[in-house]
Amino acid sequence: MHIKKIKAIKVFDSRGIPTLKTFVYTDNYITGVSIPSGTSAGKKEAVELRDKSKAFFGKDVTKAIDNVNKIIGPRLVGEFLLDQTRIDNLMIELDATSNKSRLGSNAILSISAAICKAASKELDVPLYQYIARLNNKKIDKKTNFPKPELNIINGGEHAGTDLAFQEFQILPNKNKISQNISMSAEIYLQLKEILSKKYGKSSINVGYEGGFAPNITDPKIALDLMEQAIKKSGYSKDVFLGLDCAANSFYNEKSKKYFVNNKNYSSSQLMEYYADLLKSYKQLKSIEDPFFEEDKNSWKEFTKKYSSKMNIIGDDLLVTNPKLIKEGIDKKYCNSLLLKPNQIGTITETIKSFNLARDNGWKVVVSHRSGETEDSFISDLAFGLNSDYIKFGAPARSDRNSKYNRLLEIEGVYLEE
Ligand code: 2PG
Ligand code: MG
Repeated sequence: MHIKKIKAIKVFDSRGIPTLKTFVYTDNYITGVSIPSGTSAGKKEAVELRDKSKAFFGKDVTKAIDNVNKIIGPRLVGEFLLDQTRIDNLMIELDATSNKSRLGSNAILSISAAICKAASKELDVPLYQYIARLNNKKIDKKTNFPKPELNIINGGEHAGTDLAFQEFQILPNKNKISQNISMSAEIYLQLKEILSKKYGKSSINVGYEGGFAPNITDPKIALDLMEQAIKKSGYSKDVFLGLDCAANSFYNEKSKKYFVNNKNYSSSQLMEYYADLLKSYKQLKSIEDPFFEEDKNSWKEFTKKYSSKMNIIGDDLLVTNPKLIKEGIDKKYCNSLLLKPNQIGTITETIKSFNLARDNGWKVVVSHRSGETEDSFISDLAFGLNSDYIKFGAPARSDRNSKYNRLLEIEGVYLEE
């Protein structure tokens, strides 16, 4: 039950950009986990170490790999595998910065997650059960699955179009994960039909997260198309709508204006725009990053108005950081947390952020990044923590479906009634 060796290698994410896969060697197994990476990152995220050399437009990870293989790994050899908190704290101390900028959040998280998975293997328990155990909980057949938010139209920095909002999501609301994913895949295919008939075949090209990227600029058209697809599939009663506006990406810090559908909006004008959307689309029950991460007065006002009606999710605003989450709770900036392990950099801190939000009555959405690999660690994390929601992209492309398929396997095989 002790760490014998740690080794990182370079692998590639769904965008063709290098990332790390780190392996932990123990008595009986060699266990690896690969790490995702964001495109529209929040300013205060833990620092992902990139080489900034010519290779891969500055995004190579040879330094982060060296940090695993030459600095952190050797320091952790001999540590007790089940001491997740101690090991994570050792890495935080070794890094000795407030944002993991010396060794890299990518280097640190890849080890933290691989140790967690290696421990579950040595104990011969499913990964989700081991994660529940780290959080002093237990999963049984009665544990609810998180509800998925599936991003079926991609915009913002995730698509080659001028649609300002990043994600247009469907939120199926049945209890079984298998039912929710099946309904969503039917809606996805229905949307594909509608798009290609209306706009031609180039409209069914997809963005980073597997959602379609039609050449439209008006968010209302995107929502209309989704409503049509839901209706045609016969699921109007069971499916809500959600948005990740990712407002950082259409906010101009110089002019202090938001740019949506070829128009500039002040904060208060954008507030009115949202009011109108909520009136027109009664199914809209979730909104993420409606304002720029520093436009905190707008966040507060929005939450005051709509908190009882919908989930208002902080992503770039909170970056999974316990200090910022605490501030968000105290000042009522929002009512839900987007939880992304690589924004903070260790499994221990991820669990701490989860509990902070949960204990204060917030909903938690466990989320992938736009640059993903086939790794499904995040699915076990979401189920093991018993999160309210998950956000893993469209029900298409294996970098996304590896996550949904893992949950289907947990429901259908490991927890079979
Ligand atoms: C987001 C994420 C994931 P990215 O904004 O919520 O969907 O995107 O990984 O590019 O930050
Ligand atoms: Mg987001």
